[in-house]
Amino acid sequence: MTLDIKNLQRLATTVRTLSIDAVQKANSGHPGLPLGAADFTSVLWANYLRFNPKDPSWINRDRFVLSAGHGCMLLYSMLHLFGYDLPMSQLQQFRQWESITPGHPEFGITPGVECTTGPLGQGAANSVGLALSGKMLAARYGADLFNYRVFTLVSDGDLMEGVSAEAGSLAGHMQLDNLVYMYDDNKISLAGETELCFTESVAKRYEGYGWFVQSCDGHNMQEVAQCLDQALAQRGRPSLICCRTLLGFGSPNKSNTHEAHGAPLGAEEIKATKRNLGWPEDAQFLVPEDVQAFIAARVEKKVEESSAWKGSFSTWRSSNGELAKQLESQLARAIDPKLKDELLAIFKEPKKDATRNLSGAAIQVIAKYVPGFVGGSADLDPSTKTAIKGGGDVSHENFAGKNIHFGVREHAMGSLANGLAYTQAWIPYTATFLVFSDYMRPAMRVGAISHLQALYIFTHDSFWVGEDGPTHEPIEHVMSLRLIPNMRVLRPADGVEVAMCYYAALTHKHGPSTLIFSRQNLPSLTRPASFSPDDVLKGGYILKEGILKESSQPKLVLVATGSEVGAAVEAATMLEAEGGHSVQVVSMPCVELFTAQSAAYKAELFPAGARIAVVEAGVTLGWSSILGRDALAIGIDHYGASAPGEILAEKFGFTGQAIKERIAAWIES
Ligand SMILES: Cc1ncc(C[n+]2csc(CCOP(=O)(O)OP(=O)(O)O)c2C)c(N)n1
Repeated sequence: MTLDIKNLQRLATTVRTLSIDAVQKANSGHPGLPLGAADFTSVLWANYLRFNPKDPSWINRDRFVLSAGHGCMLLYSMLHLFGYDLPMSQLQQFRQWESITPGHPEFGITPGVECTTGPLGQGAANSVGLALSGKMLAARYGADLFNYRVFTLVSDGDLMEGVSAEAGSLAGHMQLDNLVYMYDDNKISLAGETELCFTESVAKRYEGYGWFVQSCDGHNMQEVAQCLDQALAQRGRPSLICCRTLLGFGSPNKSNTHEAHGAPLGAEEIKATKRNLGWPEDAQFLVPEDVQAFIAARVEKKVEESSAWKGSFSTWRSSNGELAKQLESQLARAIDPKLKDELLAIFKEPKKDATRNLSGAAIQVIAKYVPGFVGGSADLDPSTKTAIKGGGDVSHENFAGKNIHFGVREHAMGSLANGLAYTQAWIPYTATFLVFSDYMRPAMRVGAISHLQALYIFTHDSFWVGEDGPTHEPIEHVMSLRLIPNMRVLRPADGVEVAMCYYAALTHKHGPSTLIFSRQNLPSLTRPASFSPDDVLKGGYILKEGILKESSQPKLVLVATGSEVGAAVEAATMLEAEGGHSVQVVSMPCVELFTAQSAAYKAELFPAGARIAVVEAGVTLGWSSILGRDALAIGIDHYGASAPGEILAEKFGFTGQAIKERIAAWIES
């Protein structure tokens, strides 16, 4: 492609100076990356990227992901210049309270920001999910309609992080040729030169993953364009373009040093930089008219492209009634009102079973009703029971499949699922053993910050795993996942709860849900006549009333979650039979939902004066803030052991009998 180099350079200088001015005004931020990467990103934005700034959520737009989120002034400058709803006043409010220009990009806050980035590596991995999403949409609705490309700016830090290796390996395997990484190869990171710790051949590594790899001078716009042309002509391979740049380009005293990475340049150095770049040294936040005119002409073309797409889409919609309806429902992430009853119907006949199996049954029904429900496990679906039967495996030969084989790559699995969720066209799910949630926790946290609807499924949820021993037995995990704000943690106890927990997750569109299931069989539960399945949506409900309820308030409320609910009922029955106590059992599959209930509802479950005990096969820390500091928490505050689960339950005090004894002693004390 032939470029208008002069105007592109003016654009790049505008981006550079806006970025350093904003960082200076905020007195914090990262000027080095915008200064270094402005040339190659200007080429990309002006000449390649397809988008409509007036319709930032246009579904077939190209995605630009700034994985190195610390360099966000580059992105904000581009968004402002290219006409997104990001006025100059927002650039001037960079990093300030209530601005839409936060210190790292946040999805849903700033129009045009595709992914929340900042934790290095996440954006690189999200991009693989975004690219996969494009392929999967194309396979369902046609490549004429869905052919967007994903361009990701990755930095040294992104490529040092392990998650990018997992994701890069998957992208190569899946042959995602709609994905282009532009590597800001400046050989400097925060603490110094990459020579200190990062000397591998990135190019060879990505070649090994099956990527098409090129290198260029990232300040030579024509070379950059040639590489982009080549990358976009590739079939069957994602692309890596190593753009050799100077961190802090233009700054006479700080470029190519780590000093330019993460601190304002300082007023004098900014002047010197502007002089060096041929810019008026006293002008701040300057966007010259010629630059505005150049961009306006580019934007006009881009808007035309998006309008043309909309025209083709209308034609397609009128001749593809049913499919168009499906797409609409998929994009709305709509849940068929019949789904709840269909889910409950499979659990009509109570039976003793592991909740992972019950979850597996639920997944089959959901997949029938929810077209955007796709996902898979980290090489564990025979154990997690998460495969969609007859759904087909997603591969480069079959992007129409529903089952994604993430391989043993938990961290990338989480980030890829988030990438799918960012397109708002899927309700993705992931699956692995609960103990390995630690391996994907960074992605879960970003999913929660970004209000993504993703379902993180975990099985093998306690010491009951048994023979595999302490490395495979979650202890702190359930409670520690509850610590993540804006994420629901659901741990159902039987089929009815499994059905309703899935329903809660599928209808919760503004944050992820974590679903936690047992490996071992659990008893089916008997419920009072007053029970309605919707009670599960309240997070906690009365599963068993106290026997003396008619004559007095229950003296004890015993709370349990998931696999401990059955044992709690047993213990309560024994306490009532042997001790004449009145024990109300509360099943609490979701603390977050329960906490949001009214005081009156909470008082029904926990009548004034009743003593409260809770049993969960996990750490006890945390229960006092949920149930009050006088509550007795029966849990496990040490690692498990290798032995059959039943033996461990006896040794660790999780049988009905042992729970009863603990509580009886506590009541008497
Ligand atoms: C997971 C993670 N670890 C650490 C950081 C803190 N951090 C922010 S930028 C940075 C250095 C990144 O260097 P590089 O990626 O080369 O960016 P550049 O210096 O080119 O701007 C570090 C360590 C982070 N943001 N994310």
